[in-house]
Amino acid sequence: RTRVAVLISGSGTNLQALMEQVKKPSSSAEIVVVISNRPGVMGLKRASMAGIQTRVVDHKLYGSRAEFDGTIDKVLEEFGVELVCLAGFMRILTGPFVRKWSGKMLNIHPSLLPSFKGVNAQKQALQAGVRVTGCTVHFVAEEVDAGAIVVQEAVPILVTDTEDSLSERIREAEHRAFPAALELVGSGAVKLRDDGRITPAIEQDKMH
Ligand code: 3YE
Repeated sequence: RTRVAVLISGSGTNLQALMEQVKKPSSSAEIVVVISNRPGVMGLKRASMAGIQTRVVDHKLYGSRAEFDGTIDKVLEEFGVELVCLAGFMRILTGPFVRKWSGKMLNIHPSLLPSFKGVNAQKQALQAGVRVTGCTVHFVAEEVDAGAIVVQEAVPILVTDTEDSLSERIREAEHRAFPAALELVGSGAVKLRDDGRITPAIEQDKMH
């Protein structure tokens, strides 16, 4: 099984979905450590309740991004991690760290990329007046939210939607998309190529 680390900053609802996925006998992955940059968050509690090891790497305790990322890297090496899932992890990672883990690190973003990059993607979608948005799981590249796309799920926007109601509908899609992407990459069915694209070109629906 592929050894996975999940990085979080908060409540860890995507972490919960990933933990439920890897419980399945058919899963290609196991979660070996959960790392949070914020102490005391609910996601850490979810992990320890599931018997998964946890670490806090508090960015406030480091003088530079390089030192923070270096500490995360040490933990990943300590646990023999082969695949990193950023699940609501809110820090921008440095070039050297991203390059080291290239092809081995996934992020989930609450829009259909390349639309609505950055923070408040749900609010951006509402303000733009689009009728469909969604979520994207992508390989992490140095440019934020720009890496190769692995899985997307579309989500309708209703005329009655608020930022909260839309965020909740997107979250439900995330809880399907991230486990699907974890299996595609964890099993080796999908890989990042040297040219920054994924291989093979897959029909998402036919994979699972
Ligand atoms: N780093 C790189 N490329 C990526 N991190 C994430 C995805 C991703 C990445 O594709 N190189 C917004 C965070 C954006 C932000 O400005 N964060 C602040 C801290 C804010 C806070 O602590 O609340 C910062 O200075 O890092 C993961 C998703 C990043 C989301």
